[in-house]
Amino acid sequence: MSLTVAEKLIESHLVSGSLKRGTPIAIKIDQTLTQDATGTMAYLEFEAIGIPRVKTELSVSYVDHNLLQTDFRNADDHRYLQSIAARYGIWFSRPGNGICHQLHLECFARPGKTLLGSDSHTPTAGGCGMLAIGAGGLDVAMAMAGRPFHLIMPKIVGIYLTGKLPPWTSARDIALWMLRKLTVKGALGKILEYFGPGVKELSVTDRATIANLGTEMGATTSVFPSDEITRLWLKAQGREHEWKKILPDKEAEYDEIIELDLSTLEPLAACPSSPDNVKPVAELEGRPVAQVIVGSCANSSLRDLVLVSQAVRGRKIHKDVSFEINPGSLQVLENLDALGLLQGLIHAGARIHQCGCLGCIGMGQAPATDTISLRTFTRNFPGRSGTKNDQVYLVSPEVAVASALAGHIADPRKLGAYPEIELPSHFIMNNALFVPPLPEEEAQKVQIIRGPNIVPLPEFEPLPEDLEAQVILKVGDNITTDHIMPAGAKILPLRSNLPAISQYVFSSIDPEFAQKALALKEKGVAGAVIGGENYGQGSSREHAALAPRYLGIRVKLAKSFARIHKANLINFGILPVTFADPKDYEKLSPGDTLVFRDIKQALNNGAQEIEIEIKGKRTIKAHVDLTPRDRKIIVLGSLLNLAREE
Ligand code: MIC
Ligand code: SF4
Repeated sequence: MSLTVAEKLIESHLVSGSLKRGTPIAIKIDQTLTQDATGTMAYLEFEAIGIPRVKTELSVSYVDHNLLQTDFRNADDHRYLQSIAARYGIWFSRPGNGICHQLHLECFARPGKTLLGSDSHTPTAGGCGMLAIGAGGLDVAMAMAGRPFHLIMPKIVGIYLTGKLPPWTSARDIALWMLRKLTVKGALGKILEYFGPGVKELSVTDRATIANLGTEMGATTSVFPSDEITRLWLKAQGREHEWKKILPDKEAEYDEIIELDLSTLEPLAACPSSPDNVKPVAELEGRPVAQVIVGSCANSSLRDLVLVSQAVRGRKIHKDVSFEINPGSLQVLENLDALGLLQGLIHAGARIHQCGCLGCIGMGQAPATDTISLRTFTRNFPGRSGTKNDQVYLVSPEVAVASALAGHIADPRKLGAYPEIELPSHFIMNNALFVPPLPEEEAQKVQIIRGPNIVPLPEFEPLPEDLEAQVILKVGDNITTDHIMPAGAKILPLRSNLPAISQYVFSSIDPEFAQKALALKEKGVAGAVIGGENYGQGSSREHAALAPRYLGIRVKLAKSFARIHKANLINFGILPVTFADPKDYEKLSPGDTLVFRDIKQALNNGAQEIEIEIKGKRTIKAHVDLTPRDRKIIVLGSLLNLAREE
C-alpha cells in the first residue's frame, strides 16, 4: 500500500485502530515535552498516577513561559520542575535556555518518531519529519507513564508546493497564505502534509515555522518529509546519525490537495485580532507602528535573526519604534554572535531580550495604548498582548524589520537587494542550561521541592445519573482559550494553584463568572456554558477545562469544538456536546437550566444523540461525538480516575 509521510508515521506507532479516517486510534509516544506554564500541572498529574520513572524514550521539561520573577511563585515553580525532572528521569531546560519548540528542534527532534507536548505548537517538530502533536498536560502525563495517546484518525491534506519564494517573502508568508485560505478552523480534524518540488526550497527551520502555524488553522499536526535537507540540519546539529529518510510513496493518496506555487507569494500580514485576518502588506503600508518584535516559537531561529541583522546593516531603527528581539534559544544567540551579527542588531538600536516566550504570552512587552505592534508571533487574539483593545499584526521577520526601520508598516521589497542568508554547516552547540536526567538509583533519592504556591489537585466526582446544569454564560464563535483562561504576567504564576487561577475564568468577558459559578456550586447546582463554532481554539492549556470544572461547570454545549480543548474537557469530566440543530443556539440564554435525564446511562449505552430539556421551555437535541473511552472518562469524572481504575 502506498502511504503519505503522516500515514507512515502513524502506522509505525499504531497501538490500536487503523488508518481509517474518523475512527478512534491510539499511538505509541516516543518523546514528550512540557513547558513551565502547563508543566507544573502535568507533573502534579504525573505524580498522582504514581509511576517511579518516565517510560518514554525521551522526556524534556522546558522553562520558557513564566520567566518574570516578580515574586517567589514562578521561581518556586521552576525549582519544583527541576526537582521533578531529576526525580523522574527527565531532561531539564533551565530558564533562559530558550523556547521549548526551537530547542526541541535543535536538540531532540528525530525523523520517524512521535512527540506529544503540553503546548499547542508542539507540531513545530513536524518540520523535521516527526509526528508531533499538542495535547493537554494530563495526556502528556499519561504518555510519560507509557500509555498511548488517543485521537481520532485525521484526514490528511496534501499541500503541493511548487516554485521558489520571491525575495523578501519567507515561510511565514506560506503559513499566512494557508491561514487566509483555511481560516482558524479549516484544518480541524486534519493533518497538513507538505510535499512536492517546492519543499526542497525550504530549510528545516522554515518548515518548522509552517508546521508551527498549522496549529492556528486547527490542524492536529503538520508534517514535512525527512529528506537531504533534514539530514544536513541534523548534521549541523551534530546528530546526523539520527537521520532517517521518510518520503511519501509515489502513489500516496491525500484526502484533499491544496496547490501553492511559491513564486506567486507576496508579503502578507494577519491583521487584528485573529491569525486568519490576512491581508497583503502592500495594502497596509503607511500605518504608523510603535513596536516591532521578532521572536516566538514560530520565527526566532538563527535564519530569522541573520536576515534581520543583515537587513539593518548600516541603518538605524526609527525613533518612534521599539524594536525588540526575543531569540529562540541560547544556541541561536550564540551562533548569531559568532557570525558577528549580534553587534549589527545592537548597533541599529534593537532591544535584545532573553531567550523565551516573553511578550508572546503577555509576559511583558505589552504595547502602548492605541498603537500598532508588529510581531512575528503565533497569535494575535484580542488582549493577549496584555493591552486592552490591542492592535497586533502577525508578520514575517522581513516585514518586521522593514517596518521597524520605516516607522510604519512597510513592504520589505522596497529595502533593496535581498540579503544572502548563509548559515554555518555546523552550529556551535550550547548545552550550558540543559540538565540531563539522573541515573535511576540517584534519581530515586531526589526530594521534590514544593513552594507554597503549588497546590495539589482536588478529587473529581463521577457524573450523576441525571444532570441539571444552569447556563452561566453564552459566547459566540471562535472563543479562544485565552478568553476562557487568560494568561499574562498576573495570571500565569497561578498555573500550579487551581483555586487561585479559577477566579479568572472568563474574566475578560464576564468578570463575575467565577463568583456566579461558585455560588451555584455551593447550592449543589452544576454550571453550563453555551458556545458557538470552534469553541476553545488556541492553546493546549488544560486550565481552560480544569478551572471551569473546579468552579462546578459540567457541561459545554457548542456548535463545534477545537480538538485539544475538547480533549481537555473530557479529561476533566466536562461533557462537551454539540447542537443537533445549530439554530437552537439562538434559543438559549444565561439562567436557563439544562436537564440531561439518565445521562450516565445514555453515555454508557453509546447514545449518539440525546435530548436536553430546557427547564420550563422546550426540549432540544444534541450530538454526543465521543469515543467509548471518552464516555468512560466523563462518567468516572476524570481521566485520572480512569488511570487509577486501570
Ligand atoms: C500559547 O501560545 O498560548 C501557549 C502559552 O504556549 C499555550 C500553552 C499555555 O497556555 O501554557 C499553548 O499554545 O498551548
Ligand atoms: Fe511560547 Fe508563544 Fe510559542 Fe506559545 S506560541 S510556546 S507562548 S512562543
